[in-house]
Order: sequence, then C-alpha cells, then structure tokens
Amino acid sequence: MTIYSHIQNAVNTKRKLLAVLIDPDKFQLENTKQFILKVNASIATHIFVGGSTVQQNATHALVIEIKKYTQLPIVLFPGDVTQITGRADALLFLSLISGRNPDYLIDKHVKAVQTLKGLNLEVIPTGYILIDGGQITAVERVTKTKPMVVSGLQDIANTAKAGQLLGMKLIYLEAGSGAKQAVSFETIKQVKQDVNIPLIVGGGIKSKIQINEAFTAGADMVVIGTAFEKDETFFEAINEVGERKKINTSIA
Ligand code: 1GP
Repeated sequence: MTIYSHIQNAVNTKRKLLAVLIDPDKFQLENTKQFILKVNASIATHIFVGGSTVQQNATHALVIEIKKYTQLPIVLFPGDVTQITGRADALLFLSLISGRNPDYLIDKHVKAVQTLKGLNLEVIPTGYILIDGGQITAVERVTKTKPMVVSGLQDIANTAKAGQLLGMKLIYLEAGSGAKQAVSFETIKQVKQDVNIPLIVGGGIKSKIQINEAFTAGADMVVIGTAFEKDETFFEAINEVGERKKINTSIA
C-alpha cells in the first residue's frame, strides 16, 4: 500500500495523523538516534524531512540515518530539488499555489524530473498554500511570494479547490515555520468544507490545544517542527492528545 493510500485510509476511518518535521539544516546528525526514539514513542505517524534552504546531500545522509531507527514513513518536504533522495518513502511534490512565482508553481518540478527518474519514490502532488502567520517566514523569503491574508477565507478555500481540480492529492495549509500565528480554526474549517482531499496543516503549532484545535477544525494531519526542535519534552506532552493509533507503514 502506498503512503498516500494510508493517509486516505486514515481520513476515511477518522484517524488523525501527526508528522514531525526535521529540517536537516537545523539538526545534528549525531542526535538522530535519541530524537527518533522519542518520535517512535510518541503519537507521531509520519516523519517529514525538509527545509527552505538545506546543504547539498544533507537530506540524503539524514534520511539514511533516520531509517536505521524507525519504521515510520519518511516523507520529503523539500524546499529545493537538491533535497530529493530515493532513500525516503515519498515526496510531497509541492506546488506553491498561493503564490504566482512560476519557479515554485512549475519550474522546480520540471527540474526535478531528471532526478526522479530511476528513483523508487512515491510522488504525491500537493497544493501548498502559504497563509500569513504574523511575520515574514523563510518560505516567503525564499519563494518571494506573499502569503494569503487571513481575512480572505474564501480566496484561500478557492485556491485549495483549484488545486484539487488541477489533480493535486493533498492540500497543505502553511503558516510558515516558527509562525507567530498558526493557521486559524476558521481557515481550516472553510477549506475542509470546500475540498475533499486530505488536508495537512502546519506552521507555528506548539501546544496540545493548538493541535486539537486544528484537528477539530478539519485538519487530517498536523505538522510540527519548531516545537520539537526547541523542547523535546513536547513529545511527552503531545502523547496526551490522543491514543497512539499507528497506521500500517508497510509499502507495497
Ligand atoms: C513548516 O509547517 C511546518 O513548514 C512546521 O512549522 O516549525 O512552526 O512547527 P513549525
């Protein structure tokens, strides 16, 4: 079974998913074992690897190291073509549909094709929507696109719907790593109402209350990076969010 069908399956059976995001640029390779053992013992269901700017080969080396210690699916969340490695299980093929920069709408994807040839990597087309999180984040800086304004609820939902109609398999609502304000309850709710593909939400989520709020609003998967980077005791805190219901991670 593919990573995507596992996600769909979780959505259909109303199981919520949680991804721990590891940015190779901010992570010490020698900490991998102790960090991943904490991930394994938590309610996390996926490991995402990626960042806005990552040194060449750092992602590949990190994914190999992570794989030694976990059965959880490793999904690439790349800021750039150089972050693609066949050692991961899947790739979020992100098109930044909230922006109008052709580089992040299609050009990076064209450049990725040569790298993807011959790799046994599940590619999941994902509509990536940057929403104002109260400060300028790395995504905005690197992609040179403006985030969507929080007040434009219907615009955000229409953007997500357009992504679905273009054939994208996931929608990712992103407030930006370390955002002051996470994606709002109303935004998640509106998008969930208008699209019927799995919905990922990330950026600035750093408490159990916020995780539950995102899930209640309609997020199928929540992504958290900074909160774990800053304080690994957060792993224990989130375990009270819900019972661990691990999805079957075998890949057909
Ligand atoms: C960023 O959505 C992710 O791309 C996670 O954000 O680092 O704020 O958890 P945080």
